[in-house]
Amino acid sequence: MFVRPLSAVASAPAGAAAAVWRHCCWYWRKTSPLIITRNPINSPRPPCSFTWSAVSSSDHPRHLRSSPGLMKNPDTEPPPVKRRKSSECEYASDGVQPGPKNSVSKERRERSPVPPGTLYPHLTRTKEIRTELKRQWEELTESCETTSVGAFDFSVMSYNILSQELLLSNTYLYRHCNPYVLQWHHRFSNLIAELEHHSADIMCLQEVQEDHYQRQIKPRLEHLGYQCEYKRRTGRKLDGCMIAFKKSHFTLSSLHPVEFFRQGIQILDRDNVGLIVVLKPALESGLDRSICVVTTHLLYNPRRGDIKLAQLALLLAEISRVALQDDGTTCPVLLCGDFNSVPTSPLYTFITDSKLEYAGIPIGKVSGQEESPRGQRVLTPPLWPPSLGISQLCQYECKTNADPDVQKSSNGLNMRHIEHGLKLTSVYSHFLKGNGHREITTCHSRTAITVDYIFYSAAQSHESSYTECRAAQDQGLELLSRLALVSESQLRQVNLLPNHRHSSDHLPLIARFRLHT
Ligand code: KL2
Repeated sequence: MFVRPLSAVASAPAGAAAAVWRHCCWYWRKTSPLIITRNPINSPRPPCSFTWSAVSSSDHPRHLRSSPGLMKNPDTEPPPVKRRKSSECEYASDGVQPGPKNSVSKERRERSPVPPGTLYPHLTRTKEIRTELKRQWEELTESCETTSVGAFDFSVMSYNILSQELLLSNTYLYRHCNPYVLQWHHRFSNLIAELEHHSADIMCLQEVQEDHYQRQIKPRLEHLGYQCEYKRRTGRKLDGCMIAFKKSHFTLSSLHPVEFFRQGIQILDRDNVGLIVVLKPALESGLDRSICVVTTHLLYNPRRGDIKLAQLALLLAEISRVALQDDGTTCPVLLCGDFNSVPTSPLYTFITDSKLEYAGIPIGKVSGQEESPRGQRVLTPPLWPPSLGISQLCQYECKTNADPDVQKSSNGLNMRHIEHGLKLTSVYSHFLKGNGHREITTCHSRTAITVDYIFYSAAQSHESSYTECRAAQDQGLELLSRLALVSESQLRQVNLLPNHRHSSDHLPLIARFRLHT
């Protein structure tokens, strides 16, 4: 069995605590209404009741309270950030006088889960700003049928909920936040309320931390009538992808977790994953059709577009295999998730155009996350080695096929382009209706871009005659409506993400679809 190397992280908790302390001090300096200048030599430092354990998950096992972000890892290592000296904290005060009356014992802080706002009142006492985003539902249907007779309507959500571990590894991205809103107990209650409020029939979530999934998220969603399926990332990271669907609406036909890590294949040496389910509408719908629902979170590293493309190719090969029906057609596909690529990127173009002329593209430009990426290395054929067993058409090769000509034509890895056989359309247009501003799906103190998508197999066309319309729509999904995204300026008005009200650095994408009989 292959054993992945484990880095020693003995000093990580202390280091992460220091990072949180620096963040805390920085935040107080920025927001405290009462800045009392003290002489750091003869005046004692006020007690900081904001502890590592307060931001960390309160139910998080102690041995897991390490910060992989402090390790040397090209995917997670933050760019160099100017660090503030800890002595700066001595000049910041929340106005609470030091002394036994105001200090809460460390033991009590770690033991008692407390309702929001009671333990750290000074952290919630900031200037009141509006933190709730206004998002409108946009009706999009040009359907021949205005009612759902003979059709099955359902909603789908894609949402990267920001794992607590990744939040703690990258605290420099959340310096705009009141530390209070970064605590897991606050974030969990907001996230669950949000999921419950939208009540999507299918939820595709990313960055779901396994312990939070097992102990909190899954039990809660099951209580609400969902069936939950989960795939954790390979390697050391604690998070993974999840698909939940309402048992009253769907039954599970098959489940396919996908690991992108492939031993011995250099381009697939990262720990990202995908999860695929094939669902059937519940019997009462009278519909004997399937849909293939997929979620993934591709590699973050903006410089490694080559890896992102190989991960996507592997996922597309698996989708093509599992979505294939007995009659040789492919059932409608919903491909959701965080692709760590922007809408103008070659990776996005590959998904929506089903083809990409990749040779010569600098690997740092594949995802379009950075405007001026470093490094000049360009993509050259083959993108992935033949040993992976995936052709240039992003399909598994038939190993039993003895005809060398067929093998050659289906492999085609020395071609300068790749293709896939799924016809996928994005639910969102990436520009807001009305003002034409760029839509944003993720934002924090360093960026505001679109990287999350819901792609779907669209019904081909809408003909005028009723019969033609029905025939055309049989092939795919009809997009009925979507919850509009927002612009960067709207996000600035609510203090970016996460904020008091929205507890991830991503927004949920939600759409309603119609599947015809
Ligand atoms: O962009 V993301 O956030 O889709 O919201 O996906 C990754 C990043 C996620 C999983 O790897 O962790 C975040 N700088 C900024 N964000 C990072 C970094 C980094 N160096 N490393 C990981 N993430």
